[in-house]
Amino acid sequence: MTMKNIYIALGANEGDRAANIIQALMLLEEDSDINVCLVSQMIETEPVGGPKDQNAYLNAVARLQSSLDAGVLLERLQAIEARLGRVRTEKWGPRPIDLDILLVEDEIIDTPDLQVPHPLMHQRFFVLAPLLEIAPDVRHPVLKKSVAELFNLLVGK
Ligand code: A4P
Ligand code: MG
Repeated sequence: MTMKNIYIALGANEGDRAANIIQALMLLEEDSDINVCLVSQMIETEPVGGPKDQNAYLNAVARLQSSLDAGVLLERLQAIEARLGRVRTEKWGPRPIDLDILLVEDEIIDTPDLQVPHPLMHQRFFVLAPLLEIAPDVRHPVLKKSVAELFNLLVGK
């Protein structure tokens, strides 16, 4: 079983946002099939999309190691979202925790339930800024650019 390096994004904009992110990381670490290797700082960001008058988000990213199939990993993430009280209502609506898979090594997955790399990651400051902190040299397997290059393109440097 090969261990894969996986990057996930964590976002929270309801309840005790920092506690929700920490709790999600603890639940990931409790899963014997998943190791949490490295976590970025949390940054506060304005909501992108979704209904008006949402709270600001706290966002972070983490590097995991796991040999799980990406589809199974998504199910584990969704179970943690549910445990932390996430009820899916409107798209991009407020949530105590949102866990998205950004990268799974250099796998490219395009199914109705799962797209990896996450199709919007390179357009989102709230993803690339924390990713720049922990993984500047990791390469996007479709765009063939490093995280640092994607960040510089996004912010116009
Ligand atoms: N799905 C497909 N690919 C993936 C993936 N790589 N990782 C599917 C996770 N899920 C993936 O997601 C809907 C479906 O996406 C899932 O059932 C899964 O099969 P969801 O989490 O139920 O709904 P959502 O989060 O409302 O929609 P979506 O499209 O995931 O939205 P995003 O892209 O997660 O955006 N603004 C700030 N500042 N910070 C944020 O964190 N987050 C969002 C949500 C919007 N605005 C934000 C933030
Ligand atoms: Mg999501």
